Order: sequence, then C-alpha cells, then structure tokens
Amino acid sequence: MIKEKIVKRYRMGILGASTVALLAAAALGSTAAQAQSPETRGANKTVSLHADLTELNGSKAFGTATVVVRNQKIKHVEVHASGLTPDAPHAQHIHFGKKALHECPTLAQDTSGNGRLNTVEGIPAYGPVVVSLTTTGDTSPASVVAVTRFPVSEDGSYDYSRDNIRITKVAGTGTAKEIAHAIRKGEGVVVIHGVDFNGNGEYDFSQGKSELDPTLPSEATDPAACGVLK
Ligand SMILES: [Cu+2]
Repeated sequence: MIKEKIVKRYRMGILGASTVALLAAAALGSTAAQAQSPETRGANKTVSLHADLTELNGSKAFGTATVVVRNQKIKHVEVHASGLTPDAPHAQHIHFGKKALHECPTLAQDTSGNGRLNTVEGIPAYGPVVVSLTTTGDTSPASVVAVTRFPVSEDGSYDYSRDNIRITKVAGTGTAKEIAHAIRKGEGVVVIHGVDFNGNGEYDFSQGKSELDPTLPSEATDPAACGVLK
C-alpha cells in the first residue's frame, strides 16, 4: 500500500514536470513567433525592420530608419534624421555585402589614418550600396551619388519616405532575391552621408575629393550616420 502511494506520487511528479516543460515549450514557441529573430524571419516574405542611426565621423547626426521588405521589393521605407549638416543634400543608401560584417564601422577602419572614415573605408563593415534611397527616379546603386535626388536637411533634419522600391541585382553582391533575403535576415545597413568637417556651412574640398566621384568633395560623401536594419 505504501509502495503504491510512493509510485503514484512519483508518476504524478513526472507528469507534473513534463506538463511544466510542455507549457514552457509552448510559451517559448509563441515568443519566438512574435519576436521573429533574424534567423527565423528570413523564411517570411514580408518583414519590417528598424535601425537606430548613430553618428559617424563625430557628425552628431542621429535618427531612425524603418523598412518593410516583401519578396524583392521595399514596400515602404522611412528615414528620420537630425543633427546633420544643415541645408545640404544627404546621400542615403542601404548597404549590404556578402563578406561584410553587417555592422557600422568605427575609426578602427580608418585605414588611411587621416582621422576620418570615408565611404570606402566603411565597406568591410557595411558592404557596398545595394539600394539608393533617392527621393525620385532610379534607386539602384547607379544613383549612389545622385546628389540632386537625395533629401536636403532643412536646419539639419529631414523626414523621408518612399514606397515600392524594387531591389535590383548588384554585380559581385547578389541577385535581387539574395539581397532581399539578406536585408530580411538583418544584414542590411542604412548609411547617411555628408559631413561638414570644417563647419563652414557647406561641403568643400578641405578634406579632398570624394573617392566615389572626384568631382564631389569628400565632405559630401563621407558617412555621417549609420544603423543596422534589424
Ligand atoms: Cu551609403
């Protein structure tokens, strides 16, 4: 009789423990589905991503970016930025590289040792341009320095939004499908460019020519803010 009771208690104990385990598993499952970790959401076709943009090159710029990716299209993108060089155009892109770190660079990537990061020095961290976030017209990497079609910072701020940007194939980086998948996985990086290093109120050649386009000052293309789309 005593033995039976002990066995019964033992069985109940096992049952109790396994019930708790099942409930815990169910709770974990639903949390994972809601949170959509970067690993699991690559399988989904529509994903919303967010980036907190923080300064590069001591620009004091900051902001946020939101991107909704569906299949090979950016259904919607918003960038809100402040603290930028005022009344100047700011090139902005989504960067991604297969071999990149999918991170924002630091001054450790200043390979030239001149104390500032240019756009090319940031490529090991954020990769090449895959989408140009222009206000009108082409949005491919071909528009990387289309300065007349990027947002202008009224008093250092701007609010940008655009719908239905088709992601394109980028030679040496991937197909549209691969790039869209990488962005959904959390490997895309938003970069805003344009830093008035000498504070004279305009982009000038005080820091030399842009490595992207020698007709432009380096100040016009050096990275000012950056954030990883997660
Ligand atoms: Cu860029």
